[in-house]
Parts: sequence; structure tokens; C-alpha cells
Amino acid sequence: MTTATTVTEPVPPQDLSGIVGHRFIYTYAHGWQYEMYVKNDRTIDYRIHSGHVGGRWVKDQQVDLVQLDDDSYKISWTEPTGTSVVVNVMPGKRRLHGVIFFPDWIRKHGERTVCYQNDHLDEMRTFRDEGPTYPIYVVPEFAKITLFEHVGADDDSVISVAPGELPEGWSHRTN
Ligand code: FER
Repeated sequence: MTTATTVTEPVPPQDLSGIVGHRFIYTYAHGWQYEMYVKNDRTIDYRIHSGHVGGRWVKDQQVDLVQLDDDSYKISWTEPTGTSVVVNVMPGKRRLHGVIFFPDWIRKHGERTVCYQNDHLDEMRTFRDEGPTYPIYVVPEFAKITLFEHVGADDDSVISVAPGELPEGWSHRTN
């Protein structure tokens, strides 16, 4: 007999301790470099060091986080801009796969989202509602995790300045 999966008792049982309270820096195959801090089991902070919207940074983005298997997590969310993201993380393998679903207006005008988003939430929702949304620009890529470290949960100092304000070479530190 196979065990049923339910909302309250999912199969597999969830152990998020291998990702909550961790910061990781990763570079996608096309060269875009991102940094994510899993602040708790519902929240991430992040910075984008380079790429289509390099310079953008965000705190307290609500996400769905699940463990799929040993060394395998999935983080999914929708931004106030209308961008949706799904990221699969395999810390032990230093492997990540992300799928970003950008609305058409961000494909054309990515620079409009390059800011500390928390200070511009209403502006982002207005851009989102003005569109155009379609066709969605889908960006699926593997990435290499170059740094993975435990820094503890719910720490607002982990991501607290813009990517451009960090010391030269900061994001290129590896472990
Ligand atoms: C990621 C891919 C995309 C990520 C964040 C985004 C923090 C966000 C994109 C956007 O809103 O522009 O791996 O990790």
C-alpha cells in the first residue's frame, strides 16, 4: 500500500533546515549572477548582481518553499511587478535551476525594475497593471552555486545594501 499525501501530512515529510537560514550566490548559464537569502520558510531577501535586471534588490518577498527530496528544494513566487519565478535548489550538488516568467514590459524595460523594490511597491504594481504582460518572456536556465553558507534565520543584516554598494569582488567569494 502506498501512503497518501495530504495537506497536513505531506509525502515527503518536510525538513527545511538545509535551506532556511542560508545565503547562496549563483551564476546562471547565460552569466546572470544572483544572491538569495532564505530568511524563513515563507520569506526570501535577494540581490541581483548582474543580468537583465542587475542592480535590483528585494526584501521580504513571500514565497512557497518545499522540500522535494534529499538535497532538493523548490521555491516559487510572484513579484509585485508580475514576474513569476520557480527555483529548484540542490545545495549539496551546488546545482540550481530557475525558470523566470517575465511580463513583456520587463523584457523591453528591465531598467524600470532596477531599484530597492520595497521603496517602490506601488510604482511596481502600477507598471504591472499597465503591461503589456504578454507574450511572457520565459527564461529557463541552470546555475552553479558558487557560495552556500549558513547565516541564521530572520536576520535583516544579511541583505541590507544595494548590489552596487558592496565592496569590489564581494559576490565572487566562493566556498
Ligand atoms: C532568481 C531568478 C529571478 C531569483 C530572483 C529572480 C532570487 C527575480 C527576478 C525579478 O523579479 O526580476 O533566481 O532569485
